[in-house]
Amino acid sequence: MIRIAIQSKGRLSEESLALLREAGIRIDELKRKFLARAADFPLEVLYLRDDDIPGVVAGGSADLGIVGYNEVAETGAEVRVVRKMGFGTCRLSLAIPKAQEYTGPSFFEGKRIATSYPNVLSGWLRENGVKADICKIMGSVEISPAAGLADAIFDIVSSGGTLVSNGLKEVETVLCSEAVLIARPDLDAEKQQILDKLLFRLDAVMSSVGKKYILMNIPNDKLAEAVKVLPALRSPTVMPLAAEGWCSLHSVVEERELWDKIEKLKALGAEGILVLHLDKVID
Ligand code: PRT
Ligand code: ZN
Repeated sequence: MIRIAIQSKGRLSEESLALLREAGIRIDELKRKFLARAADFPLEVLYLRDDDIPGVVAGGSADLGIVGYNEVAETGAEVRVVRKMGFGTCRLSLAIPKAQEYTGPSFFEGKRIATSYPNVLSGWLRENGVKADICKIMGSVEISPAAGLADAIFDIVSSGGTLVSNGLKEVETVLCSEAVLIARPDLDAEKQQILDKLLFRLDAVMSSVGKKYILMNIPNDKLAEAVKVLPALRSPTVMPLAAEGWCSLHSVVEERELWDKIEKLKALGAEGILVLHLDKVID
């Protein structure tokens, strides 16, 4: 049995549970309790506030956790980052009132900076030889300059909309973050084996993100050119069609390149192009 800590409610909860579900691990979400046992995998889920996850994993009360890398960095917890999960992407940035001119890190000398991430911030200030006053605030950091509580803020930024609507501008990106899977450093052999099994499934799910399965009919004399448009995992699958002079070509493409490739394939004479959802990719 392995125990994973995930955020009980917040930005990372749904995607963490969805990822486990996609990996074939069902947890009864209707009865979301403090601790829940998966139906068909030796795993239990511990629901916590995100701030507590790195410490609980480092302390061994949970073996694994899914949490923003920003929390791992802030707590300095001794955990292993096993995988980047590809969701919850954001950055920890310094922002100042938009009317002010930014002159580089020395701008912050002697200034008061509001943040919920004092440890990451003090590391950056130290590296840049800047002495500033850190004011720790746990919520609504972005309103502190307008409220006269601080000269600048150091906070999570995603789209940047919150900064703009509070009359602030981002001037330094200090840390790029996303949800990560963390593990305690001293997993025993049995738990490591369960983790390996879990990683095999999670990798298959995560590898399918942003990819589509594409198949089409193509004239034989255009096949070589079509294959160049469609590099697949190893190489595209080609199957003969009953109609003479034609074959069926199957491949996997990155979603962001999909339309560009479809246009090229159409121009080569491809017909009956089908694009399908890809559930898992097992290398
Ligand atoms: O209750 P609990 O302590 O568990 O949750 P929480 O309220 O502390 O955290 P939560 O659910 O807000 O965020 C969990 C994690 O999501 C964070 O630790 C980050 O790793 C990640 N994440 C990704 C974000 C954002 N994007 C994000 N945009 N966390 C917070 N924000 C906030 C930010 O604080 C700011 O107020 O959104 C605002 C900025 O967003 P933009 O899009 O306007 O720039
Ligand atoms: Zn939190």
